[in-house]
Amino acid sequence: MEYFKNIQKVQYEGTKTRNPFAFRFYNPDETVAGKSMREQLRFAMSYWHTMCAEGTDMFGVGTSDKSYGASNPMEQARNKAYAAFELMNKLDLDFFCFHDRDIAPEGATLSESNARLDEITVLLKELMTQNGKKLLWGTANCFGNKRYMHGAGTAPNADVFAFAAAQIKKAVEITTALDGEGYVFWGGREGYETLLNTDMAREQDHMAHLMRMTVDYARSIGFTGDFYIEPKPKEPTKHQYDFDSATVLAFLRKYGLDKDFKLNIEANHATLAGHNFQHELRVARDNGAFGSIDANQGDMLLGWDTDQFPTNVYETTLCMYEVLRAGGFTKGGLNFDAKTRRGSYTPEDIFLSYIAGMDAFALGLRMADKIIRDGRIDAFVADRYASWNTGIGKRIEEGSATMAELEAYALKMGDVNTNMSGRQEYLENVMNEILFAY
Ligand code: XLS
Ligand code: NI
Ligand code: NI
Repeated sequence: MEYFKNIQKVQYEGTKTRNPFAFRFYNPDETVAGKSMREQLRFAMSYWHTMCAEGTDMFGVGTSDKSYGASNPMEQARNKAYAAFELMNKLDLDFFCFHDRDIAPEGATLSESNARLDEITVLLKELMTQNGKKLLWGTANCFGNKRYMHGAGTAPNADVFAFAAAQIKKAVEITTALDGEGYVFWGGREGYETLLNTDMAREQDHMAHLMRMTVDYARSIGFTGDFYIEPKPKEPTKHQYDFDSATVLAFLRKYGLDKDFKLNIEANHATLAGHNFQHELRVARDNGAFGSIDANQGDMLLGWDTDQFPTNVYETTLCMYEVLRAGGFTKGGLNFDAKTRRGSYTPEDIFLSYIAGMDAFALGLRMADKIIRDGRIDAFVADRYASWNTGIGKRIEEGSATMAELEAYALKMGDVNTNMSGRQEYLENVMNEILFAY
């Protein structure tokens, strides 16, 4: 059965083509910055947005049909799996990501839900082998069901915690069975609405305990992938505990989890936190915690997670600059945690959206490589800090200068008489030149 009948496998046709169902910039086997684009970008499909979400919003019903011709939920789950691999093949996506409940619907009891997961896991394994696709990461949906109304790992009710642990145990098992390269903790409803009813310290202790138990259990059953935590400041709760990269790093260090977790940075979550995407990536990189990316973009005029397909090349360029500077992806990749707009409701729109996102990142990779080869920006930054390479700067960095010595030095100077220009506008123009002039 073919689900996307009108669509052929999308090919690289270069920038001269007018075929909307072609890549202009993503040429999977072309080498950029020392590796094939396929290896550099490690594109993944998000099962939830792509295969499940029908475009429901606060004001209206879904606009697209994701029933895959099925008449009951398990038939739908099976058909969805076949459709997912057809879509990944046609888009040349090598990886996918899922929540447990995306691949198999929750049953009436936990054991029924688990049995459903087992059935679909067998099918996915088969399809992965047949089609040469890989699981970038798995996760558990511990936020949709009403039992998680006050959180899961941070719920005030211990029974809810126990249920979440059971659900995560199973999610880790299926991720391991499918050779997942990662497992993600995204906060879901881990946060609070008001401190009037919340014991924040206790909730965070519990969350850390759940994460520690998960890592220990996963390693004990042979999971060798990376663990990620995905920062987000707000939505659905007013204050999500995993606010941003810096907050998450402090949490991980407090509980001694920093050796076990890396960060999964999402563009739209960065902007919700009042940062730009590059800032969040830089914080992760500078702290040796860069792991994976949820590729999307927000709307700067809206204060929620719009999860749009990324098309802003300036942003994808600065993102890929950080990725290259971090040494590239190891087990992580670019997961399109993105959905078509509610009005873009046809199956063709899904393909056109992925093509737009993949091309925007392919172009970003090409441009980031160009920035590095051009060298002017990096040289400018290096030069800006040149005073630290010799003399007093070197002694301060080495830790050998004393306060008294610095005082004597400053007294002798009288005042600082040279300060180099920051040249922001010049550098922005260099960026434009690199992006558009050659
Ligand atoms: C929601 C998150 C979610 C995670 C996976 O805002 O981005 O989609 O990536 O649970
Ligand atoms: Ni995400
Ligand atoms: Ni998100």
